[in-house]
Amino acid sequence: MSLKEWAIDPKEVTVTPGRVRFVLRNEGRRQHTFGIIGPGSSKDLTVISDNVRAGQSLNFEVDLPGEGTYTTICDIEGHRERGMEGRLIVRR
Ligand SMILES: [Cu+2]
Repeated sequence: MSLKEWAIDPKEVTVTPGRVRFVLRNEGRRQHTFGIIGPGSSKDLTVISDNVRAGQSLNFEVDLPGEGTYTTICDIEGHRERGMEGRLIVRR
């Protein structure tokens, strides 16, 4: 996943349920995070990566047991509103 001002790329990702490893790459100039919340409007799952510094990469592993559509965000103040938001679809 590429993180930068102001996007999470790709904006939409589909994975199968279970343990998923994301490789986060900060291709921007500020610190960013990668978070997953959902599914849907619930916040049953809320996981946020550590901060990723500009030019750095981070492996981020998450258990995604349930199918559904989750929201991906950068949780640094103001970043989501500026466009750092996407969708994660979990299905078999
Ligand atoms: Cu950010």
